[in-house]
Amino acid sequence: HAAEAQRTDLMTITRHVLNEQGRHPESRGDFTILLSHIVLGCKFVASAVNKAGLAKLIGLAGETNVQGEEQKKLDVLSNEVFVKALVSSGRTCVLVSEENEEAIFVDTPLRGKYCVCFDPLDGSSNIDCGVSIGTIFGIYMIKDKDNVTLDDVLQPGTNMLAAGYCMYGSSCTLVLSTGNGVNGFTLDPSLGEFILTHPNIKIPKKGKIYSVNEGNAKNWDAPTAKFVEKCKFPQDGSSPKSLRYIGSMVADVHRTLLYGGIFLYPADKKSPNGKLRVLYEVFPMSFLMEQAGGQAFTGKQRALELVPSKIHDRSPIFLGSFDDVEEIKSLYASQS
Ligand code: AHM
Ligand code: MG
Repeated sequence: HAAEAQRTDLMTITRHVLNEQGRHPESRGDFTILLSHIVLGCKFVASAVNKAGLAKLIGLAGETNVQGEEQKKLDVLSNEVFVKALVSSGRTCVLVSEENEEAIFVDTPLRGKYCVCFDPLDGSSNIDCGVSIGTIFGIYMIKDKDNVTLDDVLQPGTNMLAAGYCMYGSSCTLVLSTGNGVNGFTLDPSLGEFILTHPNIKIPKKGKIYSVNEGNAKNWDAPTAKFVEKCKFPQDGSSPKSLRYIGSMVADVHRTLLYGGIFLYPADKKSPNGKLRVLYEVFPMSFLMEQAGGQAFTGKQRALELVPSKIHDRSPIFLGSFDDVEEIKSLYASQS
């Protein structure tokens, strides 16, 4: 049999989420509407990122364009698009963005029941050289729509309803979990739709890759240093692991999810809480890892059980293949 020349039954992300909701009739499509606004933001950023290399032609950030308006930087622009898309969905009440110091509370007429924590364009050091960057998001539901406070987002990651990321790379891929496994969708630019290309992603139980910024090694604690040493000089007869580090969390985590292995952003003497932010980096990625059969650990506890006390809190993070994270867990356990 020849392979189908042309697919005619397309599983778009909207169709997929509607199917999943068949299991939860009480959600009445609100989540689908919220997601379609997130997807709009991702498509906008994908298109802007694709054009970014032409910035010299169409005007650099900080310069004025032909209309005399100032060009906005890509991360600022992306944030504005996401905030406006989320507010106008009529389904959100609190937004936490990496780009905004304060949480955004949505006013009554547009207020809905979802809280969204997001990093609109992560991997800032990779923007100007055209390397993969991404959007990360985590979604909670509030208890009481008439009484919304910051506590509605300062919750453990175990309370998250859904999480995902969109990677702007050689193709544009959106990876999503609504708590029922992990699925990957690729943007078909000719349709403008995300199509299911990676159903039910499971991370390999053990991997052959480690991913960390080794430039920080002189400030690492003993368990992290020991772990990386073992990746390079295994004592059990196994082959050394390969090192891959892009410096964009979305791209490094995406590779880890598909190929297996471990991604680390540990604590160090200069940054005792690591670098990555709990609400919109650590939690969504940890949620996806667990949903794919992997683990996420902070050096002290299961990452999703953290309770942030401020919206921009940071945490060390070790996430990826089950067995690889198990190893770092035992190194931390034997230290204390
Ligand atoms: P950003 O929010 O300024 O883009 O920083 C987050 C990024 C992550 O995408 C990535 O994992 C990490 O910073 C890389 O940090 P470093 O350059 O210290 O290795
Ligand atoms: Mg970031």
